[in-house]
Amino acid sequence: MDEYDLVITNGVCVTAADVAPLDIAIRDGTIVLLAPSGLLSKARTKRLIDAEGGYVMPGGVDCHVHLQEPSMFGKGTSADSYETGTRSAIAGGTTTIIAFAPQQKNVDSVLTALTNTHALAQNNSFCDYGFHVLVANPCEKALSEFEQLASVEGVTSLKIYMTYEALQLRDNEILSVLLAARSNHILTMIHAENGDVLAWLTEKLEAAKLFAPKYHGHSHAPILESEATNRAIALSSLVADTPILLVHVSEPAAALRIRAAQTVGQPIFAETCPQYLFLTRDDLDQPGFEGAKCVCAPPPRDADDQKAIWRGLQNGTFAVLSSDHCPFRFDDAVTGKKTCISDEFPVGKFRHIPNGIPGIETRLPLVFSARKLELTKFVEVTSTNAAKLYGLYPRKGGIIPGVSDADLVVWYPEGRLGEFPLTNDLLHHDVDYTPYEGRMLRNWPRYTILRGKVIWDRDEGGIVGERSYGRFLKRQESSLNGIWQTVEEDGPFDLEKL
Ligand code: DUC
Ligand code: ZN
Repeated sequence: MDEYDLVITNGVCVTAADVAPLDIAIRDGTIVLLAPSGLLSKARTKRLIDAEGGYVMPGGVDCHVHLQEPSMFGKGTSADSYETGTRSAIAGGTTTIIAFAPQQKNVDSVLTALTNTHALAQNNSFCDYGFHVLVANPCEKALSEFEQLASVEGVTSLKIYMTYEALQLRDNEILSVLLAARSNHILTMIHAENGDVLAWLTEKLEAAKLFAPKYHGHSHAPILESEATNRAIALSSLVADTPILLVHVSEPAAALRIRAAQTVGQPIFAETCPQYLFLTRDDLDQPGFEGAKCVCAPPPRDADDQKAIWRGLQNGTFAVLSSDHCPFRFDDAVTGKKTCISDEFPVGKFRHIPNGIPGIETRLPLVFSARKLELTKFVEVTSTNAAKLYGLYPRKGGIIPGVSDADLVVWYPEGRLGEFPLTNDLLHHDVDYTPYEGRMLRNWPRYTILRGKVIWDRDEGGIVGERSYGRFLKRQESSLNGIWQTVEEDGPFDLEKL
């Protein structure tokens, strides 16, 4: 009888802590043994993968993914369903995603949003998945549901917006959300951009007849982000240091403010995304409507800003590197980027370009190929910290025998693929472009393995997993860096202490 279901031999195992040549044995979907390299090459196993010296890492955990949400970021609708988005995820080495369950402003319940989103994802996901609720209407009923969210539904994080008409919360509403989140140990993700300043700048640009895609960048001036980031941190401190996570940080002044808060011990966490490492405002400034392919919010910044964002990843300011995958088709005037084009506005109106770009599949290959992060740091920010931050560790994000799901990504041996250009026809999303067309890559996931099953085999069949294999993950509370410790130390929010 076989002792194992799968053995991976001759690989170099990389975790957030260590790099070592180790064989990995898997049984019943779990990692059961790590052994010195080569020791398991003759083990009794149903399947043996020879990694040939390639790196073997925990599967990617992408904790910021938009799929099948109603139109909220402009007119368009998501190009990817749960099926196509997660198909794309596994081809890029991601084994777990956390997507959004969006509450609409005219709905008073967040549990309803969760039920609706479960219906979209169930039996439609190639990878494992969880949800953050997106709170657009923090009325009493919605806030009272937070307890059930965390303790019954396994949803221990939520997201709020300081911008977008359909989503923007005022400061008093933000405080109410933070307080309710605090009592239920729910982590609050914040999109920090000042929506009122955005509206004002947009009007000024339009009055000057400046409509082209590049003006999206001007309307989202860096000050929108640094002001809102500072305000979010201030609001968190007002409600006795409720932990928050600033999503998709693009801008050095915001990163500096975050680092300063972290330095004095505030539970402030941050995320950045590949678009702030690989795109710049020049990508918005292309002939005609091309720049719309790179319209996302916050927008890509300058080359020097990119350097600062890389530094923030290297020095730990950013705990996680997520995709913010939010895809819209380009050449599509009904659901995509071109919904903002008319006879009167042949290069569209930047204010109506759907905000968002695809990136779920390219996140790991782009960053891995850039070779700007230590291998352990790469695993930390793309997998392990995401799992810790969102209550999935050590089941996800680690390679711990007896404990971790056998979720792995196996890369080609270094140099095997040479250098090759990224093109959209390599990708598995349902989008007609990638903003990274033509970028040179050096590696790509050779195998993606989820709970012991090979679901992506680049050389033998590509996508070999099934659409219904992905499971919903009930999550524990966040465990990153003693995140709730300050909450316990400070005790409950106390008006008399203010
Ligand atoms: N930014 C985007 O670019 N798209 C979706 C949401 C967001 O905040
Ligand atoms: Zn956002």
